[in-house]
Amino acid sequence: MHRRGFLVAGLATALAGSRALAQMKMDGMSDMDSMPGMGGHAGHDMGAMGAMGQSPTALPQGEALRELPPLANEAGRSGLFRARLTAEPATARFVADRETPILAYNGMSPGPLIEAYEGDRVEITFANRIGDEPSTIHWHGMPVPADQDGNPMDPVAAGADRAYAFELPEGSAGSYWYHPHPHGRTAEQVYRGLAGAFVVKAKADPVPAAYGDTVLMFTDLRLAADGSMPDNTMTDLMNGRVGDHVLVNGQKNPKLTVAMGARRRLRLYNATNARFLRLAFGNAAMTVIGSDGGLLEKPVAADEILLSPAERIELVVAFDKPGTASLTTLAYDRGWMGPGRPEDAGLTLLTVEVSDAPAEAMPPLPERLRPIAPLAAPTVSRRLVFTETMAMNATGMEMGFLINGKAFDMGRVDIVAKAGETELWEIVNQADMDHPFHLHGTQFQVVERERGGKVSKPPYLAWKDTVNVARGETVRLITRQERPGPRMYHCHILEHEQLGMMGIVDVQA
Ligand SMILES: [Cu+2]
Repeated sequence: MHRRGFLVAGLATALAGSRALAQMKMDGMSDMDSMPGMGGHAGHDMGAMGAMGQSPTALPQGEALRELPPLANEAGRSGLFRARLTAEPATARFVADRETPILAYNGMSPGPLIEAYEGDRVEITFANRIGDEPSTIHWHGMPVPADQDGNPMDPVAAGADRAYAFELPEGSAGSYWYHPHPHGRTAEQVYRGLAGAFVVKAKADPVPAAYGDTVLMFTDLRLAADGSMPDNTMTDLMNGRVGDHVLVNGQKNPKLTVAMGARRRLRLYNATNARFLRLAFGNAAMTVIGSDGGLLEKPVAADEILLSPAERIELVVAFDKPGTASLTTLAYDRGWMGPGRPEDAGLTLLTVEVSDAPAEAMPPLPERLRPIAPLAAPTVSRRLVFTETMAMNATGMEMGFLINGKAFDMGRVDIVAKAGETELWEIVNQADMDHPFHLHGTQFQVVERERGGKVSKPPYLAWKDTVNVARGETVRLITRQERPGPRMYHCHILEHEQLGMMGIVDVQA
C-alpha cells in the first residue's frame, strides 16, 4: 500500500513527459488542462482525479431487450458466408436529448451479429472508414490462419479495404467475437463502440432449439454531460477503462419477458475494456453449458459466474418462479490502483419478467453435450510473469505493464513454438491487479490454479481463449497451435495491452 500511495501521490505532478502522457496524447489528448480535475493544482487532490469522467447522466431502463441484428449473408449459397463490415463514425442516442459520437460497424454498436456454421467458409471485406487511423478486425478466439487474424502487424490503413477469409472447421462451434486490434489504438476503438459477436453454430446442436439462442453482449459506457464519450484518463490507463453504465446489447437494464417454466439459452459476452462481471441470476437457476470455445462436456449448475474482460459463457437459465428474475452484479475485488474504484456490486444488468402463464413443456437439457478430449501431455513448458512497474525517473512517471520484464515490441518475437506441439503455459501474476490472459490462434485448457500455496483444479474441462489470472495467482494451461505464423498473447484489459502487456509467439511449421 505504501508503494501505491507514493506512486499515486506523485502521479499528477509528474505527468509531463511521461510515457502515459505520450499515450494520452496519442489518444487525442492535447492538453492536460482540458481534463477535469487535472489542472496544475491536481497533484494533491486525488479525489478530483477519481471523480474524472464520473457522470450523473441517467439512461432509460426497462426497454424490451433488443436482439442483435444479424449480418446478412450475401453469398446466396450454403457453405459460404460472405459480407462486408464497415467501421465508421456514427451517432447513438443513449439519452433522449443528446447525440453521442461513436464508432460503429455497419452503423451499429455493438456490431451486427455474425452467425455461420461449422464447415462454412467465411469471406468478409472490411472497410476502414474510421477517419485518419488504422484498424483491423481480430476474430477473437476463432481458429483462423495467422495472416487473417487482424493482428497489429497487419494494419488496414485509413480508407482502405481488406478481405478476410477463413474456414470454420468441424468442432469449432462456439461464442466468438470480433473487434479492432491495431497497434496502440485498440482500447479507444473498442470503447468508442467497435465490437460484435460471431457465433459459430454446430450442424447438430444438442441444446434444445426451444430454448432459443440469445447473445447478451456487455459493454461499458461513460458519457460526459454533453453526451460525448470522454477520453481515457490516468485512472483509466492504470486500471483499464471502466464506464458508468454496463449495457446489454447497447441498452441499460433492458427487459425480457418469458413464460413460467421457460428455459433460455443465453450467450454472455464481456466486451468491456476492463470491467470484471461477477454475476448472479436472482430467482432463476443458472446452468453453465459452454465457455469461450463452445459447449462443455456436460451441464454444470452455478450460483454465480465470473466473466472477466473478453470472456464468454453459455448458460441455460430456468425461469420456474413467477415474478422478476434479475441478472445482477456481485462485488469482486480485482485490484484497483488509486482512487475512483467503481461501484461493482448491485448493478441490475437485465430484468426478466416471468409471467404466471406456464410455458409449453420444454425438452430437458441432455446430460452429455459433447466430448472434449484433454490435450496430451505437454512436451514444452513456458513461464510468463506479469508485472506492473510504476516508477519515477528523470522524465517523469513511467508506467509499465510487462510480461517477463518486457513491454511489447512489434519487431520482437518473444516465443518460438512449433505447430502441432502441446505446450504447458504457466501464467504468473506478480502484479497488484488481476489480468485476463488471452492467446490468439487457438483454444486452450486450464489445468490448475495456484494461489497462496494452494493448488486447485478447474471445476470442469473447457475450451478457453481468455482466462483471468488473479493478482498473486498462477494459472497453468495446456495449448497447441495448429497453424504457423505469429500470434499475439496479452492482457485483455485493453489499456494494459496497449501499455505493453503483450507478446508474440511465432509458430513455425
Ligand atoms: Cu491487465
